[in-house]
Amino acid sequence: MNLELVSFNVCPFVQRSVITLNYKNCDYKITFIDLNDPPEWFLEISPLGKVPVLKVNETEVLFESAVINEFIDDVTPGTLKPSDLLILAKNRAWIEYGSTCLGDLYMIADGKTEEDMHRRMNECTERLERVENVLGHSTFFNGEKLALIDAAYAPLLIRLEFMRQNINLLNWNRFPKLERWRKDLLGLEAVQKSIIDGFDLHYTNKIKAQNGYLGSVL
Ligand SMILES: N[C@@H](CCC(=O)N[C@@H](CS)C(=O)NCC(=O)O)C(=O)O
Repeated sequence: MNLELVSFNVCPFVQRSVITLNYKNCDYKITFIDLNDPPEWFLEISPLGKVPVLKVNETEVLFESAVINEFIDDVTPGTLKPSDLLILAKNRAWIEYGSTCLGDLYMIADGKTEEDMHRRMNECTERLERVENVLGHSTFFNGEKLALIDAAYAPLLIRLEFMRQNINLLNWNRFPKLERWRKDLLGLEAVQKSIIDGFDLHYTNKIKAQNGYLGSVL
């Protein structure tokens, strides 16, 4: 099967798919586009003009990271989906929740004043508290076995660590389980390899381009 992932360099949703592709040892091509100036061919195949898009065998197109990841998982050996259907459904719900948290990060960077930024960060940390509260004491979300939900949260946890390192916007002491989860995920080659070269610089530039308070102090 021929797989091509259409990507934007710092998109966390793309990174979810990259982790899944890496973990499942897929052979794939990655094509980067500039979302500020998207090429015509991309706008034709991406119904919402969003990345990631997965081109399958050059002619078929999938969009939405959660769907792309399930497809990758379904067509490759082994599974990253829990066999218990209730747990699977709950995982899907928490993956969607994680997408809302990624939206929070965008909004934090968009805040025009320091006060806006902190208010939005507080909203985000309230949301993170709920994730902290559903995590157990195992290595991954469901236990000792990696699942799609772990791939879905790794990009969020990586960006939260960026916020902590660069502007001390997050105190991991409030989130010991999330912090441990982040470290365990970063220990995986599939996650390490999903981090693009010069990520901090590219992410900084993306935040600065939003012209918010955060960009002005990075
Ligand atoms: N629900 C989508 C979200 C993807 C998304 O928001 N991607 C952003 C980049 S990180 C995008 O393409 N934005 C372009 C736009 O909204 O025009 C998914 O999970 O794939």
